[in-house]
Amino acid sequence: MSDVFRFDIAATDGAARTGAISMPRGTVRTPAFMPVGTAGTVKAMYLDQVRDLGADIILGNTYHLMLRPGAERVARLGGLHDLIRWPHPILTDSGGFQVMSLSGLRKLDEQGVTFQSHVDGSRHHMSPERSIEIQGLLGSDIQMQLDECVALPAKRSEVERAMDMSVRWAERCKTAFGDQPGKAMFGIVQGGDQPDLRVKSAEALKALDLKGYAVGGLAVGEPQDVMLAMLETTCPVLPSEKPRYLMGVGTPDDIIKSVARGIDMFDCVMPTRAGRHGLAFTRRGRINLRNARHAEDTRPLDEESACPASRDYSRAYLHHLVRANEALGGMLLTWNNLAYYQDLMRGIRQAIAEGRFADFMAETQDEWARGDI
Ligand code: PRF
Repeated sequence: MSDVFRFDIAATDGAARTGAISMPRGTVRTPAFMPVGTAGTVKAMYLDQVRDLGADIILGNTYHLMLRPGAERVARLGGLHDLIRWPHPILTDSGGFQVMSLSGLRKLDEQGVTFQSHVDGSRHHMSPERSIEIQGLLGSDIQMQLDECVALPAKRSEVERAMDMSVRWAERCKTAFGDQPGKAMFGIVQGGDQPDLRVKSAEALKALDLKGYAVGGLAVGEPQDVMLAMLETTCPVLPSEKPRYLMGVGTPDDIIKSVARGIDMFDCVMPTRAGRHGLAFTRRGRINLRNARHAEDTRPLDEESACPASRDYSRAYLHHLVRANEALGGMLLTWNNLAYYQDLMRGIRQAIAEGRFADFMAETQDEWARGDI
């Protein structure tokens, strides 16, 4: 494959788009869901399984990997792709968001963020430049700018300060990233729940002519209608020919409604984390396998699924595994959930390509609402 990073839109349906992001390590069909591989593993899954479900790209985290096993060590070991045996594209988040949610004592200013490791208490500093350097050492294909995400609700002055600083950090990250033909560095729109700040952020990032744009600072405590309103404000400002990535989102309902507003890429711990906690996502909505009503239910989660975890194991067995805290319970439910998410994305892409996305959305939502029994 050639040494270029490109995004080709094959079809649109309203604001929804389907296409492909091509880069040397492979092609990502969009709209795409990226399973989260925080610490160099998509928890409870073999990467062969993740691939077989239809994932074209996974996400890794700068914050976790810089602390353990360490970015320089990953580089000496041949880079993240070789280390974890995933030869396909990897997107890495820049670290700031995880520092704010996971680390101990932390201080954030124009220079970057100083924090204490949640692993061993050691002190670290990460500037925008160091974040890009680490993502380069990992070998990431799509790197994210360092940004500051403010949890909502927040004072407008706080949201504005963080948004303005994130734009300045985007410029520094762009310079640090330089010219890497087969790779990309995405900017991240901030601006909280303030439409005018979202527009200001998107316009400033657009002027930097980056290869893609993320929408950050959403799904951080605000109601879904506020998140969707922010997408309606932001997406039209972003260049239509570049990929748009909604960070850390979300439920199947969030995803389908965000695609309808022009989003191309998603990541979320929801399918993996919920799976490890006994929750299954299915065509008929969510099923909590902890619930006693499943104890003698011999039906599988979804007899029509192509995924063995969904099709071949009884709910009674899954209930038992979850109740007994057996590792296999989390493994099977994670497998089922990622299968459901990838099937949903496949359905979305096909519906957009065939110009029936609105119908697909209505039918899918109807099926969720019909429930399981
Ligand atoms: N910024 C970064 N990563 C993120 C977010 C953000 O705003 C979010 C917000 N939903 C999730 N992950 N860098």
